[in-house]
This record gives sequence, structure tokens and C-alpha cells, in this order.
Amino acid sequence: MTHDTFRFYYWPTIQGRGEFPRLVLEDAGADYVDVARRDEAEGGGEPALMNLLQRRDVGTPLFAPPILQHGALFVSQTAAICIYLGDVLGLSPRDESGRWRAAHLQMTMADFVDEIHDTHHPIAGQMYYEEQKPEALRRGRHFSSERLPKFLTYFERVLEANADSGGWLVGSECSHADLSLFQIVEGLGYAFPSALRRTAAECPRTRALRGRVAERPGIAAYLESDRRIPFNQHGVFRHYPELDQVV
Ligand SMILES: N[C@@H](CCC(=O)N[C@@H](CS)C(=O)NCC(=O)O)C(=O)O
Repeated sequence: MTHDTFRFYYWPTIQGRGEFPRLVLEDAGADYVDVARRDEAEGGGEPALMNLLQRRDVGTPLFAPPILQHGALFVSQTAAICIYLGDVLGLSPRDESGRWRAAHLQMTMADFVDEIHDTHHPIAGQMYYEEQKPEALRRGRHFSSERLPKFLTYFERVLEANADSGGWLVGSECSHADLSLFQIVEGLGYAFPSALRRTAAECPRTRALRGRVAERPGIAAYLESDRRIPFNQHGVFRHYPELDQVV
């Protein structure tokens, strides 16, 4: 099963949460189809994604993208997909303790991503930003002042605790967790540049990890390619200067 083509399903015009599994696939040079980015005429587009959410032959029904299909297996939830891909593609720590610690970091990053999303949509994802702006202002400024530094300095402490092993979060090799932390720092650089700058001095190891991941051959090639969708105002990471303010 390891060498089946992966079929990956996510919204076709944003990085969003889909970017976390994409980075694992790209780092590993995996053979995958980003299904909804294909033409509708070829069975792609958003209809492919909507159809998948309705399918009854997928094992456990699926709630929301991102979703990975590998052979007969369908996995959803960003963190679970990254962990699964890490295991199958050699981007998980090899020992049991390390695998669980990388999983715990992946889930902490999922919490972080939810909080990043909720800065611009604190009431409901289905409502426009402009309909929830007063709440977004409170939430966004609290995030910039308190939560962003708390999460980032936590990951810095994780790197410090593992400092003798080459600068990765867990063990002595790059894992799916490192790729996800790279993506979070990239996203914050787009969405919260000012708050990120304020915390940067406290996070030298995280900055170094970001650079090290960007230079990995699979990631460097991906970032240069048109497969990497630029950040935009529709994904999880959105730049509203009024939210990027420390109070
Ligand atoms: N915790 C889930 C969240 C999934 C999620 O919120 N997906 C978004 C796109 S990023 C979506 O389309 N949600 C539809 C919905 O929640 O109704 C994960 O990390 O995969």
C-alpha cells in the first residue's frame, strides 16, 4: 500500500489547513494528486470535494477537508493526516516515544491554527469578517499580545529541550512536526508580521528551523513551483493590520 498514489482533497485556491499535509507530501517527493486543483472536466474542482463529503463508501463519513485517500483508506483532520503521512513517508520519529511526542506537537499546532483562524472569524466561519469585526478586533489583539507569544515561545522551549539533537523538534531528524512549525511561522509572517517581529528575538531556534526547512530540497523546489499557492485573504492566515496590534 505504501506506494499507491495519494489523492489529496482540499479547497483549490488557498493554502489553508491543506498546506500542512501538502508540505509532508512535497518534502518526501511523494506521488500525489491534489484532486480539487484539477479541472472539473478531469474529475477535479470543488465538486470532487463536495462529492467526497457525501460518499458512503469511505469507511467513516467525512466531516471537512483536508482529506487524504491512500488506497482504500480515507483520513481526515490535518494533524492525523500529517502523522499518517509522516509514518508512511519516513517523516515521523522512528521510536514509539518520539512518534507520540511529534503527534502531541502536531495537535498543539492544530490548536494554534484554530486560534489563528478565530482571530478573523471569532463568531462564525460562514459570516463575513465585516460582520464580526468588533469581536475580531478584541480577539485579534489579544492573540497578537498574548497567544502568539505564548505558543511560539512554547515551541522555542521544545527546540531548546532537544538542542543537542540537530535543531529539530523531536529526535535527530526532520519530522512532520517541523514542517508544520515552518508553515505556521510562514503564515504568521504574512498575517501577523508585526506581532511576529516582536517575538522573534525570543525565538532564535524557531527562526533557524524555519530556514533549515526552507532549504530542504523538496520544500525549496515546492516553494518555487506554481503548486505553492500564494497566501491570500481567503485562507486561515489573513493579513488585517488592525488585528496585528499589541495592546
Ligand atoms: N480540525 C479540522 C478542521 C477542518 C476545517 O475546519 N476545515 C475547513 C477548511 S480549513 C472546512 O472546510 N470546514 C467546513 C466546516 O467546518 O463546516 C482539521 O484540522 O482538519
